[in-house]
Amino acid sequence: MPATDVASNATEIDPAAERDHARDFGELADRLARAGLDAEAVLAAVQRFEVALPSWAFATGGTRFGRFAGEGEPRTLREKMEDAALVHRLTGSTPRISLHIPWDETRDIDEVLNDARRLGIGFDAMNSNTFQDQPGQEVSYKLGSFSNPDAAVRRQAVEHHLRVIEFGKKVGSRALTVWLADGSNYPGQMSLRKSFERVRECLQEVYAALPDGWRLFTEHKPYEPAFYATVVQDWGSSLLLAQSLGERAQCLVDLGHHLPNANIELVVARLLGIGRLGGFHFNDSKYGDDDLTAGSIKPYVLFLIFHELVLAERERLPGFDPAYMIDQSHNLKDPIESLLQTVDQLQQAYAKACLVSHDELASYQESGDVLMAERTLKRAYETDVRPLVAEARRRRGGALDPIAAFRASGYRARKAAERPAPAPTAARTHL
Ligand code: RM4
Ligand code: MN
Ligand code: MN
Repeated sequence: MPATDVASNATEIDPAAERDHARDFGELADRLARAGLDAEAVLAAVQRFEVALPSWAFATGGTRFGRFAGEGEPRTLREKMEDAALVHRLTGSTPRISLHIPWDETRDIDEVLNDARRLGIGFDAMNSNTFQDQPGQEVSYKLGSFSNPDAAVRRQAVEHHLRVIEFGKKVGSRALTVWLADGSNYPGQMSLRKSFERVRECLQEVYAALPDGWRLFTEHKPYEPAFYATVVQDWGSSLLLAQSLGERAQCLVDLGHHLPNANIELVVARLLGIGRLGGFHFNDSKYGDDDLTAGSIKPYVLFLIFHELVLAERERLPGFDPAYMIDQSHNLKDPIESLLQTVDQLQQAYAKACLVSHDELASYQESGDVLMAERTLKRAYETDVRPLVAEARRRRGGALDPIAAFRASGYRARKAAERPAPAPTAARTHL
């Protein structure tokens, strides 16, 4: 399939929509100018914003109660990359895909690299998987991988990570994200202290194998699949690991990996303060690791997180270089549409955070004017930045309204014909 086939009509210009947009953007720019804000500066920042797409989010996800596959889902890495290229074409902000091994394992790396060149996409952080047993595997991860009391299992898990790094080197990745399902379901099942020590030792070996210029991200998660005590359950555990590994180990914050009501922006601020914020897995949740579309449940929290990031950027905090990635499971929505919606939500949250008047905020904080400090944040948050985000997309060659453009392109119907669904199997569900 030639690159131009990636929904060639997906970003066609609609003159009426263009005119309305120009008027909306002009009005917003005026309003911002009256408030002493420079729309062009915010636009430039939003245009620089990029987020990686998760290869595992292009097919419909499921729960342990079932999975309802959609039409035209990608069946191979090449097909996932085609979908990723389309999302990039429509948003202009998603030039990289994050791979999951072995889900994306392939014999022919040259083919992957050719596809990437043809489609114009690159590769972000590599993700390992020691939370499932693979066919032909020698020992089982049933009772953990890095934390397993059996040295043979730990060895196998370390070897897997070394292979993931090798794969990543070939595709030009620069980071490894380690999320471990390790933990226990019942008190007494495993030593709480020793299991953590074993994880640390295994990670040390993986860290020692990191190529130059790579980072290692540890991703915490409070529960599931371990329902009593997950080994890397919170940001504190993740930070302990990062600190004991070395400079290039940082913490990854998946927005769904917190107990209800956790103050995620505070977690972000703490990690920023200590130079260990590696990056994000964006999504949203109401209860747990729900993997919903970013900004769908708690958009204000998303804004407050971006506020911390914008502050860190302004203050040039040492080591500030967060990797932005999406991690979602699309159980009901068309995965491509949900990803388009996600990118838009992230850009909006970022744009709003760029509108915060930092000097005013700092002076209200200084003088203890609680209400005005809060109002300064709220004023930015309540600004309708949709025309600005659309303009940023337009300037990067994307669509004013990516979802409308996607629907008008007929891409999904074409893929449904090209990619007949495989016979139903006991489908993997997203964790
Ligand atoms: C986990 C975690 C990881 C992701 C897997 C599929 O809950 O979020 O980042 O790779 O799910
Ligand atoms: Mn994640
Ligand atoms: Mn998760």
